[in-house]
Amino acid sequence: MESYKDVRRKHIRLHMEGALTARDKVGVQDFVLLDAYTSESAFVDNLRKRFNENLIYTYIGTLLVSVNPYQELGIYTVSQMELYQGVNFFELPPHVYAIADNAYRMMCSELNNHFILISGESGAGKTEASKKILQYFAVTCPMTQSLQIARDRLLLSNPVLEAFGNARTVRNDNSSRFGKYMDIQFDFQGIPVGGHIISYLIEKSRVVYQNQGERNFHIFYQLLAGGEEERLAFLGLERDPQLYKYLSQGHCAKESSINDKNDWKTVSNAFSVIDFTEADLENLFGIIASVLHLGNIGFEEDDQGCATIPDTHEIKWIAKLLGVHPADLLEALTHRKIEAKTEEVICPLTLELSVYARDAMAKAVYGRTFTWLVNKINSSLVNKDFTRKTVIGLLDIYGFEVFDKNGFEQFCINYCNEKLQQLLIERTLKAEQAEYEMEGIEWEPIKYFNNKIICDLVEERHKGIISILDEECIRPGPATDLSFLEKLEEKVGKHAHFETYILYLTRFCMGEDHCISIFFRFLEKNNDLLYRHLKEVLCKSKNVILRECFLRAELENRRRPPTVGTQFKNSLSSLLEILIAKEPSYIRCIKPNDRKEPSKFDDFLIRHQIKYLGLMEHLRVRRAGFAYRRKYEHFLQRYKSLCPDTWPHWHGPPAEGVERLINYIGYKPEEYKLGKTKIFIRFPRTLFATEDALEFCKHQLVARIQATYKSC
Ligand code: AOV
Ligand code: MG
Repeated sequence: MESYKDVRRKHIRLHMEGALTARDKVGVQDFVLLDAYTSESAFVDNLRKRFNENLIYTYIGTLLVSVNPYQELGIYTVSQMELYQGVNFFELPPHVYAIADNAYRMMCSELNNHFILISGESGAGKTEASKKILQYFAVTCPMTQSLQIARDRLLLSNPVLEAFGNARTVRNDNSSRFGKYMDIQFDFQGIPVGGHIISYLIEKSRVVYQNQGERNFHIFYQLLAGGEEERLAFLGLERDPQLYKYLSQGHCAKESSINDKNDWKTVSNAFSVIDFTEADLENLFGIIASVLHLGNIGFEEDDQGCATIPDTHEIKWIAKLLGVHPADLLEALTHRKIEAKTEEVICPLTLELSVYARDAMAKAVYGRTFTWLVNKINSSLVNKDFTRKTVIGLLDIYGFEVFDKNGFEQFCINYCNEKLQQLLIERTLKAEQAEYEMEGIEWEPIKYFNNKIICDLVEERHKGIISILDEECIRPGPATDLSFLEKLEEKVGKHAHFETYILYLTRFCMGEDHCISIFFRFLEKNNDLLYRHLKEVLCKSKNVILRECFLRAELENRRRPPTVGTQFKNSLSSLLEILIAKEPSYIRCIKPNDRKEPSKFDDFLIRHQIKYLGLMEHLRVRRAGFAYRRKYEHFLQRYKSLCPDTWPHWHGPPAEGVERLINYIGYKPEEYKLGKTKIFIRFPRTLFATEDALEFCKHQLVARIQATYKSC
């Protein structure tokens, strides 16, 4: 009788044969097989052929290239997941499940940690890919009844974080406005037992301002559209988002492609699974509602030019929801405490500074609540029962983006993308070539653009843009965005990448007369100042979440906190340390068009992405290199049963054992090279044949043992 595995293998073979006969129509499923592999046009053609057949995935060796289809393709079903489970990487058509499965199996067999880095520009499909991977693990990994809750929490942390951290932008209706790194933890049997999330720099400025065609974070609209009547009444909110200044500046509060009411249901359900109590939700939505009330506070100017708040309706709501004293809040929004030598002096604020103080409060409250939310989710994902765990990390960050108006946020987001590109270069192009050299394998070096020069421009100590920005932020005297720009021109203006890389950020921000518009604000955003007076009020809040977010210790600490830019730089450097210690898999996402439309393949846009993602260089290195490498000891250990000389033990040097073994099973000279410590195999098919032989050998052994038992 045919076993399930035999049936599946047959299915795979048929599929492969089908794929091969249709090759001209559907292109090649691994770019390494392209005849004209150095031609960018051939690369684009192949991608287009496949895209037109709804084949959105293609490999470059083990790297997966994915083109956003902007439509549901029916390729993420449970039966598809089962098909990919435990199958050799290249035996099936490329898929995000193959990447997930490969990382999983490697983790289980080698007991080491992995990460999957998903990159590409805004709207290219990174977040969707990371969700598909998480679902794949949730469905295919072994599971026990007691651990089902851990799995559900892992899955449902997503809609909650997306509600609070994603928003509609002109590039993407569900754009991630924070970076997310998630460790999925597995026990020694490969059961997912818990997780941990690290978030990176949420785009707080969106809370108080949105560009044309963009929205605030989803949660605000979801609460208004789906929140229960009593909840809204308790929070003092109306259903119509147009009534809230913080929700309506982008003029698209009601977006037809987004169903806020349904999403609210999903998020509410997720909250209950992740262990949020009704008290947590009351505090949390008290904060969210306060932000909306804050935005509607109207300031006026008195005869002395000082700010006043004539209508205290909103103040009363905020005071109630945050558990602060209304008079204290009103004073803190319109005054500032200045510390003189021996005493504190309270000075009134101008209208402009009051608006600044209000917005700073909204941003600080939202930003810190988001951090609280991540911590709370983490405490529900933690699993202390398992000390020996291996992990697969999923990295889904905000993609590279350039808008009509760009600012500090785009500077940070794009810098983050450069850092990840740098990691990929270091770990693939550079490391691979260095390895051939180290192992003494003959190799023609392949040139590639190393973007380290750009990372240095941004982050180098004392010399990089972040340092220059910090200097401007702390220096006494009147520093402005204009003085910062002048410093930049003076110190890095001649840098080869300054023009292209930095000036595009400012090009749209400055008028003819160099008058900086509100979109620039690098200094302000880097300082991220919240007046002490407001902090004092928030520290006294009776809202439990807020009290955790604003600790008194902060008021007592007189040292200046690191700037936003420096904090971000440091957190990225820690992220890279986390990643460098793990085994990588890469997914490169490509956006087919700028209109979020299915079946539109914009050659120009795609060529641009192929270029800056370095895909051609990657292909060249892959094509000239070897698909698979393994230390002699490991290779011998796995396959020694295939050769009588090495089975059951080989006592000589491992390299010699491997040579005997591959001679015995008939590797051809062009299929492999022997390095100093490793064997390098050029084509996946060679390895698959070896794996098949191993499988066959095992079957024979089992059959022989069974026969022996039967005859006894
Ligand atoms: P991003 O994460 O790369 O952008 P998303 O993953 O949010 O992009 O994808 C954007 C939209 O494209 C999704 O909301 C889906 O509508 C569609 N999409 C993406 N991948 C698929 C897929 N595999 N199948 C069907 N539709 C898809 V950003 O977070 O903005 O950088 O910062
Ligand atoms: Mg995203």
